[in-house]
Amino acid sequence: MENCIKKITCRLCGSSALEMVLDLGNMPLANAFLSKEDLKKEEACFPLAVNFCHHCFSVQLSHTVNGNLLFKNYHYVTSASKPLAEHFYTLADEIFENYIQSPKDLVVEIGSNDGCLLSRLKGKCRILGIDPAENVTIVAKSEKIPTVTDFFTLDLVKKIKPKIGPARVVVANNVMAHIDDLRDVFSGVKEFLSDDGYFIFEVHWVGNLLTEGGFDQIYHEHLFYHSLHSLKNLIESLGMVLIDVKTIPIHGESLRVYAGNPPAGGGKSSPAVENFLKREIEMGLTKSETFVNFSKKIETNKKKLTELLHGLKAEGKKIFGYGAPAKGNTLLNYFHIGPDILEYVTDTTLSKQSTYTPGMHIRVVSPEMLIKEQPDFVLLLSWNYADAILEKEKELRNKGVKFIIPVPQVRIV
Ligand code: JHZ
Repeated sequence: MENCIKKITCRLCGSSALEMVLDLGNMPLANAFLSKEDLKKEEACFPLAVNFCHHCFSVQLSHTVNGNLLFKNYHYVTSASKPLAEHFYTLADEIFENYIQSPKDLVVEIGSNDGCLLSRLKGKCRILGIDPAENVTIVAKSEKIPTVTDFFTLDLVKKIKPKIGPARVVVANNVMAHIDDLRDVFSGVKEFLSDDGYFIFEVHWVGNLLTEGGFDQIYHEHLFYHSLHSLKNLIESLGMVLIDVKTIPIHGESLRVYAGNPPAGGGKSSPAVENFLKREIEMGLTKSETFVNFSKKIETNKKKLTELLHGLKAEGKKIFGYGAPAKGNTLLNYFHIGPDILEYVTDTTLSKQSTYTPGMHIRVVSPEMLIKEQPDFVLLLSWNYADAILEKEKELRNKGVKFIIPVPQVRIV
C-alpha cells in the first residue's frame, strides 16, 4: 500500500457525493514524536482535510495514511491517563454486571492497547485483546492479558473464532474513528458475536467537535468524525441493530453506542436513539454548511490564542505546554506555536518523554519539570482532562502558575 491515498468515494456508503468542508493543509502525524536523531531527517507530512458525505452524512478525512505508519509503534498508552483508565474500569464493571453470565463468556476488545480495560475482567470471564501496536501489546502480554498483535479484520475473525468460539461482548473504544475499511471491521464484529451478543463502542462525537470547538481532534489517525446518523446508516446497512446510545464526558463529549445482531436488544432501538438523532438534526449535523461555518470558528480561535501567547511572551513570561496528546500537535502545528513560545511540553507517558513534538519540535519532558522550573503559564493541551488536572495541580496553582485552556474558548484559570 502507498503511504497516503486520496479517497474519492465515501468509506461507509460508497457515494461520490463528498464535499470538502475543512482544509488544514499538510501536517505531520500527530503521534509521530521524534527522537533527537530524527530532527536531522525530513519529516513526513500528509494532507489533512475533512469531507462531508451528502448521502450518509458521514464526516471523514480526504486521505488515508497507511496504518502501518500510524499504529505499529504507538506512543499512546491508555493507562498513562488516570481519568481514562478509571473510566474504562467502570465500563468493564458495567460489562461484567450486565452481560456476563458465565466465566466461559468471551469479551473481545478491538484496540486493546496496554490491556487496561481487559485487566479489570481478568479471572472473571474469558478475554482477548486485538491491537496492531507491537510496543503496547507487549505490555498487555506481560500482564498476562491474552492479546493478538494484529489489525482486526473479518479475515482475522474467521481464523480466530473457530478456535475460541463466539464473543458475548465485543468492545472497542476510540478506535472506530481510526479504521479505513470500517465496513469490514463491523462485518468482523457481526461474525464474531453470539446471537445475543453486544457490540459496545465509544467514539468521539462530531457534535462535540462543533459545540466545544475541539478541532484539534482532527488528525490523520481519525479518519472519521462520527455522528449517530452516520453510524446508524452503517450498522443497519450490515443487518445489525443500533440498540442504544449514551453520551459520556470523555474527550469532550463522546458517544457510547450499543449494537448487535438481532435479536440482541429485542431487535429494536431505545427511545434514546430517536431523541439523539433529533438533537443532531437540530444541530445541523446532516448539513455540510454547518461544517463549513465551523472552519471559520477555528480561525477566530487561532487569532485569540496566538495573540494571547505572543503578548505573554513579549512580557517575558515563561510558558510550558501541559500534556503532549496527539490532539495537541494539531493545535500546535495549525496555530504555529513552537519552541519560541513553549519552552517545554510535559507528559506523564514515559515513551514520550525526551522526544520532540511532531512538526513544531518542542521538547517533551517529565511533569517534574513543572516543579523545578515553575513556569508562569501552562497551555493545557490535554484540555479534555481539565477538571482532573486542575484538581491534581492545586499546589502548582497556589504557587501562582496559571493554566490557559485553549478550547472551547480561550480562558485563563
Ligand atoms: P488524550 C488519543 O488521543 C489517541 P490523545 C487516540 N487516537 C484517540 O482516538 C483519542 O485518544 C481519543 C497526558 N497526561 O487521552 C497523557 C498528562 O501528561 O487526551 C497523554 O499523553 N498528565 C487513541 O493523545 C495525554 O496527556 C495528566 O494529568 O489526544 C492525554 O491524551 C493527564 C490526565 C494526561 O488523548
